[in-house]
Amino acid sequence: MHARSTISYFVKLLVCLTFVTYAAAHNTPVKAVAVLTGTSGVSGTVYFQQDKPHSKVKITGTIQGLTANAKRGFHVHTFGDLSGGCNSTGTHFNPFNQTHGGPNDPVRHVGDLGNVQTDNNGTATLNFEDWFISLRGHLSVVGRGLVVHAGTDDFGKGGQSDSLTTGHAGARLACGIIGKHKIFYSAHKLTPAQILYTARTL
Ligand SMILES: [Cu+2]
Ligand SMILES: [Zn+2]
Repeated sequence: MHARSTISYFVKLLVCLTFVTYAAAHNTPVKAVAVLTGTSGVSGTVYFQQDKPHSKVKITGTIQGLTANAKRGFHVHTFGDLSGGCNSTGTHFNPFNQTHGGPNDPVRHVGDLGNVQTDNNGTATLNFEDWFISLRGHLSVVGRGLVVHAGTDDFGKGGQSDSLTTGHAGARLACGIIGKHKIFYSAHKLTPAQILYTARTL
């Protein structure tokens, strides 16, 4: 084998391995799921999916047992701790020390997902996206609490004493822990070096 074709071969191999490693780390959707339960007959299952780092998170699922034809506050709370019921999930997840807002407001808690809308039967069918929450990195919402409330979130604009902290959304009807659901790893068998890189990049 000539020197030039040997170099060419190794360059191609390096490009290929780099691409495979990059693709494994960056094109791997991360999924999470929260099962909501409470003491008031409200229950639900909510799925989260983030296709790539820095991409939006898709939120789907259903919550049933709520008031019919209503908007009900829906947030990620700080802790995935249900030891004392929904109250031990703490306040809205707020790593940047902002005031409460609506999901489309530039100033909001990271956990401010707004309201869910119920139908005639008191069931909310969720299908929306959010850019603030992430399922990756040290600000991931995986392991935190998910709460649905008895009242409507006023997005901080209601003028109530707790509008700028909780959106005056009322009692916590049901909650769950956002848990890891599934990671779709590449079918490609990774080398130990690629595994080290990927495990630190997802
Ligand atoms: Cu809440
Ligand atoms: Zn909030």
